[in-house]
Amino acid sequence: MKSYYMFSLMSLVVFTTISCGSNKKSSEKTESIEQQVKAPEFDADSAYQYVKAQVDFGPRVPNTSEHVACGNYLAKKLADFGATVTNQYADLIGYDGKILKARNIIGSYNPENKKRILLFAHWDTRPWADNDPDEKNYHTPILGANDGASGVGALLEIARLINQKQPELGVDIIFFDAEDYGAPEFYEGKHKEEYWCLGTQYWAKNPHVQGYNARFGILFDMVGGKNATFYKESYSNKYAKNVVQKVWEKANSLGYGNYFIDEDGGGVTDDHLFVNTIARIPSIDIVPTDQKDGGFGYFWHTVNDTMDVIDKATLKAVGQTVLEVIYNEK
Ligand code: AHN
Ligand code: ZN
Repeated sequence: MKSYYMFSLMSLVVFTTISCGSNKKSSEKTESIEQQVKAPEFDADSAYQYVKAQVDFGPRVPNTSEHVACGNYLAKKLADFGATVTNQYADLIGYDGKILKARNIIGSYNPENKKRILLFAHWDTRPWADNDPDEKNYHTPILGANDGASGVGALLEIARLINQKQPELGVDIIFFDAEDYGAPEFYEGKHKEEYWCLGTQYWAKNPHVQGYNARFGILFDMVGGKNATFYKESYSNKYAKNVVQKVWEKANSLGYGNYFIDEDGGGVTDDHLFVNTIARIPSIDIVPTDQKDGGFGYFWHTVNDTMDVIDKATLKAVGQTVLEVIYNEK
């Protein structure tokens, strides 16, 4: 029995060597498999609670007391989780000329390390349910369980875990404000795409650290929907193809291939676009561009974007995948 086992192991070694063409290559390959670091376990129950805590404030629309209260909660959570917190306050101008009292909330880990990874999501919510099937709801602010809270909730869970065990690189987690103030569908005046992602554009022009740079960035946008499918978003492919590759391959190897689909998903004007074009940090967007129910989900920019649409399994797939990626950066 023992000798048979030895023999088959030997033949396996020989076979591997031949199939790889050279001895050197095969040992390199083995090495890279062995060197994969096991990341901490993403706790989807914990992430779910962080999503719910935000939704419990009500809509987080700039210039409201709910927005202020939730911003304070988020900054406190990052501080509790050991991050160095920077608040970036700015008056930003909306498509309608309104001044938005905005706050970008930044949590930094290992700030002295020059090698960094940037993780981000928007924390504000849309003032209008302008995609609602019922016109009467067009002017109702949305709860944004998926559109807003899900990405931030997943990132708070990642912050909790980083505080327990630091990855090799420094990490910055940014909650951007005023992402979802792009002109509503019912607006008939002139407007531009640049009215989306106002907080991100501000930060990209005024980074919290002079000369800030990161190896890459990952945007979490609407990462909690049931049966979400994350296609490879076009701007991500254009500016950070290797990062897309890395993340989708990792997801596949972890068994999350049903969420991360190896197909083009079209372009989305989203926070990562301005991190790419203004801050020049290669960044990708994990965003569900083709759910069976169309686009970003049937509940997108409707009054139905509530905790009912959040599925812990989706939060887990995204959170675990990104953790495995960042803990394996050297
Ligand atoms: C556009 O619809 C142009 N961009 C979507 C960005 C977004 C809104 N993400 C969440 N809400
Ligand atoms: Zn939105």
